[in-house]
Amino acid sequence: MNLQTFKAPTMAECLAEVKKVMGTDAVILHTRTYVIRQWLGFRRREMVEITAGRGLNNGARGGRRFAPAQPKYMEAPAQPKPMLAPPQQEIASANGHGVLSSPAGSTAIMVGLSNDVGKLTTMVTDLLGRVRMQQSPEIPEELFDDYMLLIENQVEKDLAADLIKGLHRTLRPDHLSQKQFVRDKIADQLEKLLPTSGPITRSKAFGPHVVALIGPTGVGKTTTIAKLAAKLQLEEKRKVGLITIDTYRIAAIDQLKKYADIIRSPLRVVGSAEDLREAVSSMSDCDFVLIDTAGRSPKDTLKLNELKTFLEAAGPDEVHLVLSTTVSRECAELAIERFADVRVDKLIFTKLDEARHVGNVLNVVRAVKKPLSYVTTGQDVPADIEVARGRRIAQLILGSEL
Ligand SMILES: Nc1nc2c(ncn2[C@@H]2O[C@H](COP(=O)(O)OP(=O)(O)OP(=O)(O)O)[C@@H](O)[C@H]2O)c(=O)[nH]1
Ligand SMILES: [Mg+2]
Repeated sequence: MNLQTFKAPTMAECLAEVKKVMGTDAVILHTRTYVIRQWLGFRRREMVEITAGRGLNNGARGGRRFAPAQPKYMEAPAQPKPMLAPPQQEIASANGHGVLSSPAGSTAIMVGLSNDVGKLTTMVTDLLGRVRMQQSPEIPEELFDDYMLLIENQVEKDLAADLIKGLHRTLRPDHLSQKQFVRDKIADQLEKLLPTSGPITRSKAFGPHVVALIGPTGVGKTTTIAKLAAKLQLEEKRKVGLITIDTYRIAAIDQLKKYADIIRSPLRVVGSAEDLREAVSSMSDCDFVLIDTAGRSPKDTLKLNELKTFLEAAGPDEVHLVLSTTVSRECAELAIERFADVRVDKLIFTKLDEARHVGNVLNVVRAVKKPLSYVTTGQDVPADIEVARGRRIAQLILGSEL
């Protein structure tokens, strides 16, 4: 076996040299491009290197023969499939060398093309980064990736920019390059922006602590009530009464009744503000009364006003606005605006398990200026609920898995 390495400024020249020295039986074993520096390192020049051999069995080493094998573009060794593979004839004519129309020549060119595509991808990514940097010139370069991570996770631009700039001012220069250190500091900052209320607790000596859950349709209010009731009743051994004012749908009543039966809690279904007041006082022996409400479209002013009247009659100790983590920022904003007129003391975020980005939680908490009480993480009752913790949400915003 006779192995030789050839070097030339272009693939075509290199292949021509291979053919001249080793003939058409030569098998190409390896190609690569590399950069050499000239003029004391000031000038860069690209070179192509081909290792070819003679006296090998065709195909035995995975190499490519000049002739007479059939073209097999897909056989290029372990390289990504080139996106811009030109037809073989075009390559040959463009380079003006017969050698390039041979299968091995094509393969080598494909390898070269793959390398070029790889380089192009890197260049485009680099370019995109630069464009983004130009669009946000105020963001320090060392922390630009961290800024982008926040943006990609839906944190509002202004907030992300303020946070990153603030951090840049306070961090020592040698810390800026320590990725984990920087991420921990960002998590610290996010945590400070995520106030939490802790779990529902009963502060009074007499009478039940009354909690109502309100929010748009289908966000998980009833499921969350069931989780809370089960936790309080089964784990904390507190007596829990349940009330629903969702009389519009039989299925909704059945849904809560099923949970009430399992945990052996009394359930009242009420249809008017007066009934609600009476139902709450009939549960005076309970430690907690949880009120489930029908989902309301934030656009339905009439129903929102009705909800307000109900809640005023019940006089709950706390009202939690339930929002799904999966909804768009616009939907969340509309819900916040409209439900704030009803009454909001705390926020619950559901469906964290389904959310692609969690930054919206931060935006909403800041807009509403109310603390987070719970987050829910799945459909299982009662397992999939957690008392909200700022650090945990911060880490989720920074891309941690649930
Ligand atoms: N993946 C996931 N699904 C949830 C979660 N919480 C609730 N769900 C599901 O969301 C759907 C709606 O839940 P409900 O509790 O009926 O929602 P609701 O807000 O009471 O709905 P309406 O009363 O119709 O307004 C159900 O299929 C629940 O199982 C959660 O944390 N994660
Ligand atoms: Mg419901």
